Amino acid sequence: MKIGIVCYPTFGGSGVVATELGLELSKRGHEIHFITYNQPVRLELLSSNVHYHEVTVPEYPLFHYQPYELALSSKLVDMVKLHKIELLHVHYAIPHAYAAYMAQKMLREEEIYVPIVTTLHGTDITLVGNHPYYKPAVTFSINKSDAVTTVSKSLKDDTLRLFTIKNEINVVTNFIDLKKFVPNYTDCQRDMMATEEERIVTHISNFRTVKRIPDVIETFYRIQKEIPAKLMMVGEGPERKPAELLCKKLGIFDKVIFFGNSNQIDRILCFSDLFLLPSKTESFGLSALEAMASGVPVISSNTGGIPEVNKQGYSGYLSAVGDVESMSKNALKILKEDAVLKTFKANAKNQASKFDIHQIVPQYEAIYQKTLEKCLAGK
Ligand code: GMT
Repeated sequence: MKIGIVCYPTFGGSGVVATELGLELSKRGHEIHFITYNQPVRLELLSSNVHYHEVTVPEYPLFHYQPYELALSSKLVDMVKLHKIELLHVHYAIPHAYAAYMAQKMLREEEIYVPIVTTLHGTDITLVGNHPYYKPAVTFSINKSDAVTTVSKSLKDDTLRLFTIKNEINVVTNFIDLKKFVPNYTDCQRDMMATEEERIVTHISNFRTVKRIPDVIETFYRIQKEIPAKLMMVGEGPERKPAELLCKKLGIFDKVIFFGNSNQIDRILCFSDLFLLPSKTESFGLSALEAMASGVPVISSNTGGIPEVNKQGYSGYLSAVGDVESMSKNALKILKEDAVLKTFKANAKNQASKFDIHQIVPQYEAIYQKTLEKCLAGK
Protein backbone atom coordinates (compact mmCIF):
# COMPACT_ATOMS: atom_id res chain seq x y z
CA MET A 1 0.00 0.00 0.00
CA LYS A 2 1.17 3.58 -0.62
CA ILE A 3 0.78 5.47 2.65
CA GLY A 4 1.30 9.16 3.41
CA ILE A 5 2.35 9.82 7.02
CA VAL A 6 1.87 13.30 8.47
CA CYS A 7 3.54 14.01 11.81
CA TYR A 8 5.62 16.45 13.82
CA PRO A 9 9.26 15.83 12.92
CA THR A 10 10.58 16.68 16.40
CA PHE A 11 11.83 14.63 19.37
CA GLY A 12 8.26 14.42 20.78
CA GLY A 13 6.65 11.01 21.22
CA SER A 14 4.07 11.36 18.44
CA GLY A 15 6.76 12.04 15.84
CA VAL A 16 8.86 9.14 17.10
CA VAL A 17 5.90 6.74 16.94
CA ALA A 18 4.95 7.93 13.44
CA THR A 19 8.53 7.54 12.20
CA GLU A 20 9.08 4.09 13.72
CA LEU A 21 5.71 3.00 12.32
CA GLY A 22 6.60 4.23 8.83
CA LEU A 23 9.97 2.49 8.90
CA GLU A 24 8.45 -0.80 10.01
CA LEU A 25 5.67 -0.54 7.39
CA SER A 26 8.33 0.01 4.73
CA LYS A 27 10.10 -3.18 5.87
CA ARG A 28 6.77 -4.95 5.45
CA GLY A 29 6.61 -3.89 1.80
CA HIS A 30 4.60 -0.65 1.94
CA GLU A 31 5.69 2.55 0.22
CA ILE A 32 5.89 5.32 2.81
CA HIS A 33 5.79 9.07 2.24
CA PHE A 34 6.54 11.29 5.25
CA ILE A 35 5.01 14.72 4.69
CA THR A 36 6.06 17.36 7.21
CA TYR A 37 8.11 20.54 7.63
CA ASN A 38 11.44 18.87 8.49
CA GLN A 39 12.92 15.45 8.10
CA PRO A 40 11.73 13.53 11.21
CA VAL A 41 14.57 13.22 13.74
CA ARG A 42 14.45 9.44 13.91
CA LEU A 43 14.31 9.12 10.14
CA GLU A 44 17.95 8.61 9.38
CA LEU A 45 17.70 6.60 6.19
CA LEU A 46 15.62 7.25 3.14
CA SER A 47 15.28 4.42 0.64
CA SER A 48 13.37 3.38 -2.45
CA ASN A 49 10.23 2.92 -0.36
CA VAL A 50 10.76 5.58 2.33
CA HIS A 51 10.36 9.14 1.07
CA TYR A 52 10.28 12.53 2.73
CA HIS A 53 8.45 15.53 1.27
CA GLU A 54 9.04 18.88 2.90
CA VAL A 55 6.17 21.28 3.53
CA THR A 56 7.37 24.85 3.12
CA VAL A 57 5.40 27.90 4.12
CA PRO A 58 6.40 30.97 2.14
CA GLU A 59 6.83 34.04 4.34
CA TYR A 60 4.59 36.95 3.49
CA PRO A 61 4.60 40.20 5.52
CA LEU A 62 0.78 40.43 5.56
CA PHE A 63 0.54 37.21 7.59
CA HIS A 64 0.87 37.65 11.31
CA TYR A 65 0.71 33.82 11.51
CA GLN A 66 2.05 31.73 8.63
CA PRO A 67 -0.73 29.42 7.31
CA TYR A 68 0.89 25.99 7.81
CA GLU A 69 -2.40 24.05 7.43
CA LEU A 70 -2.92 25.61 4.02
CA ALA A 71 0.58 24.70 2.85
CA LEU A 72 0.22 21.20 4.32
CA SER A 73 -3.12 20.50 2.68
CA SER A 74 -1.84 21.76 -0.69
CA LYS A 75 1.26 19.57 -0.33
CA LEU A 76 -0.92 16.58 0.54
CA VAL A 77 -2.99 17.12 -2.60
CA ASP A 78 0.15 17.32 -4.75
CA MET A 79 1.84 14.31 -3.17
CA VAL A 80 -1.27 12.10 -3.30
CA LYS A 81 -1.60 12.86 -7.02
CA LEU A 82 2.10 12.56 -7.84
CA HIS A 83 2.81 9.36 -5.92
CA LYS A 84 -0.67 7.82 -6.10
CA ILE A 85 -0.84 7.66 -2.31
CA GLU A 86 -3.78 5.46 -1.29
CA LEU A 87 -4.23 6.44 2.35
CA LEU A 88 -3.16 9.24 4.70
CA HIS A 89 -2.24 8.44 8.30
CA VAL A 90 -2.05 11.63 10.34
CA HIS A 91 -0.49 11.72 13.79
CA TYR A 92 -1.70 14.40 16.22
CA ALA A 93 -5.04 16.01 15.48
CA ILE A 94 -3.87 19.62 15.40
CA PRO A 95 -3.64 20.71 12.64
CA HIS A 96 -2.93 17.48 10.79
CA ALA A 97 -6.39 15.91 10.80
CA TYR A 98 -7.88 19.24 9.79
CA ALA A 99 -5.42 19.78 6.91
CA ALA A 100 -5.91 16.19 5.72
CA TYR A 101 -9.67 16.66 5.62
CA MET A 102 -9.24 19.76 3.42
CA ALA A 103 -6.90 17.81 1.14
CA GLN A 104 -9.44 15.00 0.94
CA LYS A 105 -12.13 17.48 -0.11
CA MET A 106 -9.91 19.05 -2.77
CA LEU A 107 -8.97 15.66 -4.19
CA ARG A 108 -12.60 14.63 -4.23
CA GLU A 109 -13.23 17.43 -6.75
CA GLU A 110 -10.91 15.54 -9.07
CA GLU A 111 -12.57 12.20 -8.28
CA ILE A 112 -9.61 10.97 -6.26
CA TYR A 113 -10.58 9.42 -2.96
CA VAL A 114 -8.03 9.05 -0.20
CA PRO A 115 -9.12 7.91 3.26
CA ILE A 116 -7.73 9.46 6.44
CA VAL A 117 -6.66 7.54 9.54
CA THR A 118 -6.12 9.86 12.51
CA THR A 119 -4.06 8.82 15.54
CA LEU A 120 -4.58 10.88 18.67
CA HIS A 121 -1.48 11.07 20.86
CA GLY A 122 -2.36 12.90 24.05
CA THR A 123 -1.79 16.61 24.34
CA ASP A 124 -3.86 17.12 21.16
CA ILE A 125 -6.78 15.93 23.32
CA THR A 126 -5.95 16.52 26.97
CA LEU A 127 -4.08 19.83 26.87
CA VAL A 128 -4.32 21.78 23.63
CA GLY A 129 -7.17 20.27 21.66
CA ASN A 130 -9.92 20.90 24.16
CA HIS A 131 -9.13 24.60 24.48
CA PRO A 132 -12.33 26.42 23.42
CA TYR A 133 -10.39 28.13 20.61
CA TYR A 134 -9.58 24.76 18.98
CA LYS A 135 -12.28 22.40 20.18
CA PRO A 136 -14.85 22.79 17.36
CA ALA A 137 -12.17 22.23 14.69
CA VAL A 138 -10.65 19.28 16.55
CA THR A 139 -14.05 17.65 17.12
CA PHE A 140 -14.92 18.18 13.47
CA SER A 141 -11.70 16.67 12.15
CA ILE A 142 -11.88 13.63 14.44
CA ASN A 143 -15.46 13.00 13.33
CA LYS A 144 -14.56 13.45 9.65
CA SER A 145 -11.64 10.99 9.79
CA ASP A 146 -12.35 7.63 8.19
CA ALA A 147 -10.74 5.83 11.14
CA VAL A 148 -9.54 7.07 14.51
CA THR A 149 -7.05 5.47 16.87
CA THR A 150 -5.70 6.37 20.29
CA VAL A 151 -2.43 5.20 21.81
CA SER A 152 -4.00 3.95 25.04
CA LYS A 153 -7.34 2.98 26.55
CA SER A 154 -7.01 5.96 28.88
CA LEU A 155 -6.71 8.39 25.94
CA LYS A 156 -9.78 6.83 24.32
CA ASP A 157 -11.75 7.46 27.54
CA ASP A 158 -10.44 11.06 27.71
CA THR A 159 -11.39 11.68 24.08
CA LEU A 160 -14.93 10.40 24.62
CA ARG A 161 -15.23 12.42 27.84
CA LEU A 162 -13.91 15.70 26.43
CA PHE A 163 -15.35 15.69 22.89
CA THR A 164 -18.62 14.70 21.23
CA ILE A 165 -17.33 11.88 19.08
CA LYS A 166 -19.51 10.04 16.57
CA ASN A 167 -16.71 7.87 15.19
CA GLU A 168 -15.58 4.53 16.57
CA ILE A 169 -12.22 4.82 18.35
CA ASN A 170 -9.74 1.95 18.09
CA VAL A 171 -7.03 1.60 20.71
CA VAL A 172 -3.69 0.74 19.13
CA THR A 173 -1.04 1.09 21.78
CA ASN A 174 2.41 2.52 21.18
CA PHE A 175 5.08 -0.04 20.51
CA ILE A 176 8.78 -0.66 20.65
CA ASP A 177 11.32 -2.25 18.37
CA LEU A 178 13.01 -4.35 21.03
CA LYS A 179 16.02 -4.97 18.79
CA LYS A 180 16.87 -1.26 18.87
CA PHE A 181 17.09 -1.35 22.65
CA VAL A 182 19.31 -4.39 23.02
CA PRO A 183 22.61 -2.66 23.55
CA ASN A 184 25.08 -3.72 20.94
CA TYR A 185 27.84 -2.02 22.89
CA THR A 186 30.18 -4.30 24.79
CA ASP A 187 30.75 -1.26 26.94
CA CYS A 188 28.25 1.60 27.12
CA GLN A 189 30.87 3.77 28.78
CA ARG A 190 29.08 4.01 32.09
CA ASP A 191 32.33 4.94 33.78
CA MET A 192 32.34 8.25 31.89
CA MET A 193 29.16 9.22 33.72
CA ALA A 194 29.44 7.82 37.23
CA THR A 195 31.58 5.79 39.59
CA GLU A 196 30.88 2.10 40.13
CA GLU A 197 29.07 2.73 43.45
CA GLU A 198 26.80 5.41 42.03
CA ARG A 199 23.33 4.55 40.71
CA ILE A 200 22.31 6.35 37.52
CA VAL A 201 18.84 7.87 37.44
CA THR A 202 17.53 9.22 34.13
CA HIS A 203 14.74 11.46 32.88
CA ILE A 204 13.97 12.08 29.19
CA SER A 205 11.34 14.53 27.97
CA ASN A 206 10.57 17.77 26.19
CA PHE A 207 10.89 19.68 29.49
CA ARG A 208 7.39 21.11 29.42
CA THR A 209 5.33 21.95 32.51
CA VAL A 210 3.27 18.80 32.06
CA LYS A 211 6.40 16.70 32.76
CA ARG A 212 6.73 18.17 36.29
CA ILE A 213 10.49 18.61 36.03
CA PRO A 214 10.78 20.00 39.61
CA ASP A 215 9.40 16.63 40.83
CA VAL A 216 12.20 14.85 38.96
CA ILE A 217 14.77 16.99 40.76
CA GLU A 218 13.05 16.74 44.17
CA THR A 219 12.81 12.95 43.88
CA PHE A 220 16.46 12.69 42.90
CA TYR A 221 17.41 15.07 45.72
CA ARG A 222 15.90 12.61 48.23
CA ILE A 223 17.53 9.61 46.53
CA GLN A 224 21.05 11.07 46.55
CA LYS A 225 20.74 11.89 50.26
CA GLU A 226 20.50 8.12 50.94
CA ILE A 227 22.74 6.52 48.31
CA PRO A 228 25.46 7.67 45.88
CA ALA A 229 23.70 8.64 42.65
CA LYS A 230 23.81 10.74 39.49
CA LEU A 231 20.92 12.19 37.49
CA MET A 232 20.90 12.31 33.68
CA MET A 233 18.49 14.92 32.28
CA VAL A 234 17.89 14.41 28.56
CA GLY A 235 15.90 16.82 26.36
CA GLU A 236 15.21 20.48 25.78
CA GLY A 237 12.32 22.73 26.64
CA PRO A 238 11.12 25.68 28.68
CA GLU A 239 11.66 23.94 32.05
CA ARG A 240 15.34 23.24 31.51
CA LYS A 241 16.69 26.55 32.80
CA PRO A 242 14.53 26.54 35.97
CA ALA A 243 15.64 22.92 36.51
CA GLU A 244 19.29 23.94 36.40
CA LEU A 245 18.59 26.72 38.90
CA LEU A 246 16.77 24.32 41.22
CA CYS A 247 19.71 21.90 41.13
CA LYS A 248 22.03 24.77 42.07
CA LYS A 249 19.70 25.87 44.87
CA LEU A 250 19.59 22.33 46.29
CA GLY A 251 23.38 22.00 46.02
CA ILE A 252 23.25 18.99 43.68
CA PHE A 253 24.33 20.60 40.40
CA ASP A 254 27.53 18.53 40.29
CA LYS A 255 25.47 15.32 40.45
CA VAL A 256 23.22 16.24 37.50
CA ILE A 257 24.14 16.11 33.82
CA PHE A 258 21.98 18.03 31.34
CA PHE A 259 22.43 16.47 27.89
CA GLY A 260 19.96 18.46 25.75
CA ASN A 261 18.23 16.58 22.93
CA SER A 262 19.91 13.36 21.97
CA ASN A 263 19.71 10.79 19.21
CA GLN A 264 21.58 8.37 21.48
CA ILE A 265 18.75 7.48 23.82
CA ASP A 266 19.66 3.78 23.65
CA ARG A 267 23.21 4.55 24.80
CA ILE A 268 22.04 6.71 27.71
CA LEU A 269 19.47 4.11 28.78
CA CYS A 270 22.11 1.40 28.47
CA PHE A 271 23.91 2.78 31.53
CA SER A 272 20.80 3.87 33.47
CA ASP A 273 19.49 2.11 36.58
CA LEU A 274 16.18 3.92 37.01
CA PHE A 275 13.86 6.13 34.94
CA LEU A 276 11.71 8.93 36.42
CA LEU A 277 8.43 10.03 34.81
CA PRO A 278 6.38 12.04 37.33
CA SER A 279 4.14 13.74 34.67
CA LYS A 280 0.92 15.56 35.47
CA THR A 281 -0.72 13.76 32.57
CA GLU A 282 0.60 11.26 30.04
CA SER A 283 -1.49 9.42 27.47
CA PHE A 284 1.02 6.58 27.27
CA GLY A 285 4.60 7.47 28.24
CA LEU A 286 6.68 6.25 25.31
CA SER A 287 9.89 7.31 27.04
CA ALA A 288 9.05 4.97 29.94
CA LEU A 289 8.51 2.13 27.48
CA GLU A 290 11.87 2.85 25.83
CA ALA A 291 13.49 2.78 29.26
CA MET A 292 11.84 -0.53 30.14
CA ALA A 293 12.91 -2.02 26.79
CA SER A 294 16.48 -1.19 27.86
CA GLY A 295 15.92 -2.98 31.16
CA VAL A 296 15.45 0.20 33.18
CA PRO A 297 12.70 0.16 35.84
CA VAL A 298 10.35 3.15 36.05
CA ILE A 299 9.19 5.37 38.90
CA SER A 300 6.20 7.27 37.58
CA SER A 301 3.00 9.03 38.46
CA ASN A 302 -0.17 6.95 38.17
CA THR A 303 -1.88 9.26 35.70
CA GLY A 304 -3.48 8.74 32.25
CA GLY A 305 -2.16 5.77 30.32
CA ILE A 306 0.99 5.20 32.40
CA PRO A 307 -0.59 2.37 34.45
CA GLU A 308 -1.18 0.52 31.15
CA VAL A 309 2.59 0.57 30.61
CA ASN A 310 4.34 0.54 34.00
CA LYS A 311 3.21 -2.23 36.36
CA GLN A 312 3.14 -1.51 40.09
CA GLY A 313 5.76 -3.50 42.03
CA TYR A 314 6.89 -5.30 38.88
CA SER A 315 8.47 -3.00 36.26
CA GLY A 316 8.61 -0.15 38.76
CA TYR A 317 6.25 1.81 41.01
CA LEU A 318 3.49 4.39 40.52
CA SER A 319 2.54 7.21 42.90
CA ALA A 320 0.03 10.04 42.96
CA VAL A 321 1.02 13.09 40.90
CA GLY A 322 3.31 15.33 42.96
CA ASP A 323 4.01 12.77 45.71
CA VAL A 324 7.81 13.01 45.56
CA GLU A 325 8.12 11.42 49.03
CA SER A 326 6.50 8.22 47.79
CA MET A 327 8.43 8.34 44.51
CA SER A 328 11.79 8.63 46.24
CA LYS A 329 10.94 5.87 48.77
CA ASN A 330 9.96 3.56 45.92
CA ALA A 331 13.08 4.49 43.98
CA LEU A 332 15.23 3.57 46.98
CA LYS A 333 13.41 0.24 47.36
CA ILE A 334 14.63 -0.61 43.86
CA LEU A 335 18.08 0.96 43.99
CA LYS A 336 19.43 -0.01 47.40
CA GLU A 337 20.04 -3.72 46.82
CA ASP A 338 21.80 -5.13 43.75
CA ALA A 339 19.59 -8.22 43.75
CA VAL A 340 16.35 -6.21 43.86
CA LEU A 341 17.57 -3.91 41.09
CA LYS A 342 18.47 -6.93 38.97
CA THR A 343 14.96 -8.38 39.35
CA PHE A 344 13.27 -5.07 38.47
CA LYS A 345 15.53 -4.68 35.43
CA ALA A 346 14.53 -8.11 34.14
CA ASN A 347 10.83 -7.41 34.86
CA ALA A 348 11.00 -4.07 33.05
CA LYS A 349 12.35 -5.76 29.94
CA ASN A 350 9.72 -8.44 30.13
CA GLN A 351 6.92 -5.88 30.52
CA ALA A 352 8.24 -3.93 27.49
CA SER A 353 8.08 -7.06 25.34
CA LYS A 354 4.26 -6.86 25.57
CA PHE A 355 4.50 -3.82 23.27
CA ASP A 356 6.59 -5.49 20.59
CA ILE A 357 6.42 -3.63 17.26
CA HIS A 358 5.72 -6.90 15.45
CA GLN A 359 2.49 -7.38 17.41
CA ILE A 360 1.22 -3.80 17.07
CA VAL A 361 2.04 -2.73 13.50
CA PRO A 362 -0.23 -5.46 11.99
CA GLN A 363 -3.08 -3.82 13.92
CA TYR A 364 -2.50 -0.61 11.96
CA GLU A 365 -2.29 -2.60 8.72
CA ALA A 366 -5.66 -4.20 9.48
CA ILE A 367 -7.17 -0.75 10.11
CA TYR A 368 -5.73 0.58 6.81
CA GLN A 369 -7.13 -2.39 4.90
CA LYS A 370 -10.57 -2.15 6.48
CA THR A 371 -10.71 1.64 6.00
CA LEU A 372 -9.64 1.42 2.37
CA GLU A 373 -12.22 -1.29 1.63
CA LYS A 374 -14.99 0.62 3.41
CA CYS A 375 -14.14 3.83 1.57
CA LEU A 376 -13.84 2.21 -1.84
CA ALA A 377 -17.19 0.46 -1.31
CA GLY A 378 -18.90 3.74 -0.35
CA LYS A 379 -17.29 5.87 -3.08
O1 GMT B 1 4.44 15.02 25.82
C1 GMT B 1 5.24 14.56 25.04
O2 GMT B 1 6.21 13.88 25.35
C2 GMT B 1 5.08 14.85 23.58
C3 GMT B 1 3.79 14.28 23.09
C4 GMT B 1 3.70 14.29 21.60
O3 GMT B 1 2.61 14.50 21.13
O4 GMT B 1 4.66 14.09 20.87
O5 GMT B 1 3.65 12.95 23.61
C5 GMT B 1 2.37 12.35 23.59
O6 GMT B 1 2.41 11.29 22.64
C6 GMT B 1 3.32 10.23 22.98
C7 GMT B 1 3.31 9.22 21.84
O7 GMT B 1 2.06 8.67 21.63
C8 GMT B 1 2.90 9.62 24.31
O8 GMT B 1 3.78 8.57 24.65
C9 GMT B 1 2.94 10.70 25.40
O9 GMT B 1 2.48 10.14 26.60
C10 GMT B 1 2.04 11.87 25.00
N1 GMT B 1 2.21 12.96 25.97
C11 GMT B 1 1.25 13.34 26.81
O10 GMT B 1 0.15 12.81 26.85
C12 GMT B 1 1.60 14.44 27.74
